[in-house]
Formats: sequence, C-alpha cells, structure tokens
Amino acid sequence: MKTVITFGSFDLFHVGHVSILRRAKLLGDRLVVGVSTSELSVRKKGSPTVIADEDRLRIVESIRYVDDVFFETSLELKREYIQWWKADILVMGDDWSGKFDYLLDECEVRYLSRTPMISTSMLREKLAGINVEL
Ligand code: C2G
Repeated sequence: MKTVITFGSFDLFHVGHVSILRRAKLLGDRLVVGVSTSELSVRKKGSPTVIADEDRLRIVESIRYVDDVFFETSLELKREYIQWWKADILVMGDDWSGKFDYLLDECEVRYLSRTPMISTSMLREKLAGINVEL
C-alpha cells in the first residue's frame, strides 16, 4: 500500500489541477491532498483565494483520483503531514523543483511537469477583464 501526498491551493480549479492529481495517483495506491487555506495563500502569494476553503476542500475531495483531503495551514509543516499520513511519495509541480528535497530523508520526492498554458493566475487575469458580480 503506497501513499502519495501532494499540496496546493487548487483555487479556480482547472485542468492543470486534474492532470497533476491524475499523475500523482498513478504513482501509488492512495492519494492524499493538502489544500492550502486562504490564509496560507495570503502568506504564500500575497492574496486570498477566490474560492472559500471549505468549497475548495469539497471540490478536491470529489475528484476521483483523490482519496483523502485535509487543510494545509503552514508550508513548514510538510514533514509532520507526511508522517501523519504515512506518505511514501511527496508529489509537487515542477515550479517547486528542488524546494522540498530536504524531505528526502522522510520519503521519495517527485516533481511533475506543470500543464502549460493554464493557471489560476491566468484565469484571475481573464476574469478581471470581465464585468461580473459574483
Ligand atoms: N499545477 C500544474 N499545472 C498548472 C498549474 C498548477 O501542474 N498549469 C500544479 C502545481 O504545480 C501544484 C498544483 O497544481 O503542484 C496546485 O497548484 P496551485 O493551486 O497553484 O498550488 P501551489 O501554489 O503550487 O501550492 O505547499 C505547497 C503549496 O501549497 C503548493
């Protein structure tokens, strides 16, 4: 039984998110996803998520490749999360390449290629140009 763990905000959920979750699940038997809280996104990227924490958790949880979800409240707690979930492999997009190699004494660390031409920031920019009331 191999457990894979990955992390992300998964805000404005898009096909790049589907793709990394599908490839992450292929590496093991169980996929656990840490969904960053909006508060963490503020610390990480300087702005809150568009979609609320509970809603992003429910969206990620409903993806067929995902077996378990939890809230990631700090970037510094990766080791604890890996231990808690007994993860064998940490998967991250290659925009994080090398950043989590310090966890190699804990588990395997894999960086998967990002899906080109789509991102939450691109969607946010696109939406900013559209006059809608949410
Ligand atoms: N991703 C991808 N292709 C894209 C966009 C995103 O493969 N076009 C991947 C990212 O590399 C990441 C995951 O999808 O592995 C989630 O992306 P984000 O929601 O942008 O999350 P991120 O800010 O990378 O959060 O603890 C680490 C962070 O929580 C990771």
